[in-house]
Amino acid sequence: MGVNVAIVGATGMVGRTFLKVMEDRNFPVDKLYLFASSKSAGQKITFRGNEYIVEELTEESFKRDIQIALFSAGATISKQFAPIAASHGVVVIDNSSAWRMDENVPLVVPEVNPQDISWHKGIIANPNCSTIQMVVPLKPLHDKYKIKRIVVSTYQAVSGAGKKGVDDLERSLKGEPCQVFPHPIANNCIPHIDSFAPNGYTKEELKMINETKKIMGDSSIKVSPTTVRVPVANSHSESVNVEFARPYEMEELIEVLKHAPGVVVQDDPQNNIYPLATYATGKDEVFVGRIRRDETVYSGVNMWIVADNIRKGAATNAVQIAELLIKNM
Ligand code: 2RA
Repeated sequence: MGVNVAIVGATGMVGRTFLKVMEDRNFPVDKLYLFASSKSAGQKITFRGNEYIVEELTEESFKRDIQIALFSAGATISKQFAPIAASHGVVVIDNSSAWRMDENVPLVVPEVNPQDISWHKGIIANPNCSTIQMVVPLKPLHDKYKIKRIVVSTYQAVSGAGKKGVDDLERSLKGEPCQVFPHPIANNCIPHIDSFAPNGYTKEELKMINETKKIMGDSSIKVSPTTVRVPVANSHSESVNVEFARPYEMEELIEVLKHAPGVVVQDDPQNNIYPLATYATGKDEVFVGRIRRDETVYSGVNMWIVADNIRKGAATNAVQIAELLIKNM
């Protein structure tokens, strides 16, 4: 038995990847409805060999037999339409930033806090991509050694800015001006993702601080981020330094990571083995390597974390949440 699913933002990069991930994971879909803006309405999209026509999203769209709606159409659309969908009994899994810090909305990474799904009131938020891939390997380390502080620098792919970001990299490599990035992305690392807040941090950095605390269920964890856009097509990389309250043995820490759900350890530097964006692309796991003791603090570790930001950082995480919902139906 399947469920009736709607995709909002079906023609976008994440919207299309929702469908690809559902195909890959044999997600049980009964009826499928595809919604987008009036500009994209009428487009045809194939799912499991059948062709579907994209419809314009309106306030009437959810008056159908829809059980789960996966939204990836930006915060403004989510703010307007997610409550309408929820009022019709649809459970919305929303990939935008609109509801993430709302205290009535669970913010879920299935490997980290699946229990939070139980208190949803019709909307479940999917975290930001850079946060998701960091908390998947850090949660089991937090459980064992208690994280005091995280210092993270991100190396974020242009696909994080959607198709427009990917197009900008291609344009920039040809010497043409960028349309979404504030500087040429070719040959540059741009330390600016989303807009700047008054305290000098970008909103992308604030997401990493606030979302980490909410997902991990521990507001005492300090997070000090710098988020950077790099000329990589897909998959975000992160340099992560973690300080623990309790001591650890390296062998045991690596064993914890090897057994962590959704984590693949790739750590054999003598043979040039460590996580790479090109390898992570198209996969659902989070890859961790360059694991080494931080010798400047009482108990600390450095690591390099890479994941496909469109799959695990967005579509896969949302589909995993939908899988949990189905299990509990
Ligand atoms: C980015 N984190 O990479 C954003 C996408 N959600 O721009």
